[in-house]
Amino acid sequence: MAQTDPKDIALFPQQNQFRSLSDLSGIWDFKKDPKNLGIQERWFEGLTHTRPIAVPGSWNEQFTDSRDYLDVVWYETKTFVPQGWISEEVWLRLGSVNYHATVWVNGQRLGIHEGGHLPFAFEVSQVIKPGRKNTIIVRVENELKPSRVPTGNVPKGFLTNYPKANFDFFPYAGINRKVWLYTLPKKAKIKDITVKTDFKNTVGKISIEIEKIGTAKSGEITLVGGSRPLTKSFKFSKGKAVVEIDVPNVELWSLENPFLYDLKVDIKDKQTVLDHYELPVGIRTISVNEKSILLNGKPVFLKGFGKHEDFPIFGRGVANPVIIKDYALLKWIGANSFRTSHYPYDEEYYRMADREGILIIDEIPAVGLFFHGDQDDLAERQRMCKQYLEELYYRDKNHPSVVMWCVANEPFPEKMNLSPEGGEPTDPNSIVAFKELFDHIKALDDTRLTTLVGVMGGPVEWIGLADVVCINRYWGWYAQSGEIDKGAAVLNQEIDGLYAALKKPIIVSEFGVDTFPGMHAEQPEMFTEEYQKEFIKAYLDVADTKDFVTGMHIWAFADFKTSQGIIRFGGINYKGVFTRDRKPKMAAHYLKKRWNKKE
Ligand code: BDP
Repeated sequence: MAQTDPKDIALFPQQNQFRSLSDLSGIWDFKKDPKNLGIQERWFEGLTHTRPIAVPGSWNEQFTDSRDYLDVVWYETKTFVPQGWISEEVWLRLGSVNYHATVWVNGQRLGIHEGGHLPFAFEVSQVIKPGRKNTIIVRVENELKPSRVPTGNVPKGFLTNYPKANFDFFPYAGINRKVWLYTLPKKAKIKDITVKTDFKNTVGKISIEIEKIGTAKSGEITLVGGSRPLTKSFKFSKGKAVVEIDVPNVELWSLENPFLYDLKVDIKDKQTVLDHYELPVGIRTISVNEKSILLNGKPVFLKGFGKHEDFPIFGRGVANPVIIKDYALLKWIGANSFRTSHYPYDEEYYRMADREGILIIDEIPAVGLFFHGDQDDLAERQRMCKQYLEELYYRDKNHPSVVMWCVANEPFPEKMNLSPEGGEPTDPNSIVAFKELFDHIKALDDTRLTTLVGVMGGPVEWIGLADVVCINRYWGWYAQSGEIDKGAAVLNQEIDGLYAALKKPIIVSEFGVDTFPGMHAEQPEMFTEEYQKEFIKAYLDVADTKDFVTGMHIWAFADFKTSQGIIRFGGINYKGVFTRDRKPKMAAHYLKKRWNKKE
């Protein structure tokens, strides 16, 4: 069995009268396999001489001896499956495993999954034993390779660091998100629901596509949240049904009022209900003109950050208190958006964004792509990028908070030239590759915007392919070091030129400086809190003079762990406006004042 099709697992598991859910989080058993002997020695039949490990959680910081270990490991848990599940279809779902996973249940191999940060699942009805304890074993490895996404061990890589990631965040490994067993009704089930929204004057328009498997012939949807529930019946044809509903006196989903309706879907055979699923729905539109992103037809300015999923000891393992805290801080500081740099985040981030009225730029892990390598590696990498886009789309397509898909962050030209003029002529293969990624996501979703985040000195042709131009800029840090005014002047001139050339709205999707918390100087000096504050102020001031700048995202929300290298003191990127444990630096207080000012 190979990988699951993301279409088959698009709906997040849910507990209701037809569906059950069992969260397997806890302390599992763990064993390293540095010589890669496990398969030969049949470790999938049961591990011996293990140590305990928390799931979810990256393995790198849970022990005292495994920080940089990225080779093969094995995980095992045992779980009792209720007797009643004998009459259900049973699935095993893993929220994110970095990077390559092979899964066994009761000694039987289910399949593999490649790529971190996105869920995968296997149907296990045939191998699971209801009424008994069942053994789940996962083999994981996170080797850094040029053919993988994100890439590592690149022969002529731009970064010199250890572990040799071709990206600026620590390659945290393991079962980073929750693992679930869940059931679906055997006779008939709702396979997928796709919601698209629009509005005309005061009437909301929702188009709902429902896909089913099994004997159900018809169904009913109910939308709750308006002055009265709206109900509509439908009939399936070839396994699908499309229901259009008008919502009078619509409450649109907006930043000020992120209103969510509840959509309830039943599928039936005659009068018998066979399956049920519920989904929050925000009615909104997202579009773009020459100068702005438009939410519900009105220009919106994106204030916010590039972030990471990163916390001491948890690594990239999901930590719900940190998610809640981050949203509290986003609200406190007056931000309205963030980018899931540089990979898709845990589902809870998106559910929170829907509730809190935060816009998300949803990014795949295509960071630091290059085009001068081995052709087979490049082809494999491209295949992975397309897989990520599909998995991302099917997971996140119903979130009103997701407004833009980002197909890559900072692809590198072969020779970096840190000047606004750039260096090399653009490699034609790179244009073909990026066009293919844009076409791929556009074919799946024509209701959202697309972008590609450009590096300083990178070719204009790359960023010009997107609906919205996103650029990362560090004039006044990596170039014009120590000279904020000069850096801001370069930015000013450069974005005027970019707008004249591309006539598309621009977001400065990263700008920031390393700032050691508690370091001060009378005059702004690199690494001090004063320098960070003045740098951010200077960039925001430039943006305020341009009506085509539609957003400013500071790099980064919080300090985060990286590989070791001479530009990362203590293996930390200190560009956070908050420290790694979420304490505000001086710039955070400055932003709070600036972003909360009433226009
Ligand atoms: C950009 C990258 C980001 C880095 C940042 C930096 O997109 O991942 O962390 O700059 O240098 O190159 O701090």
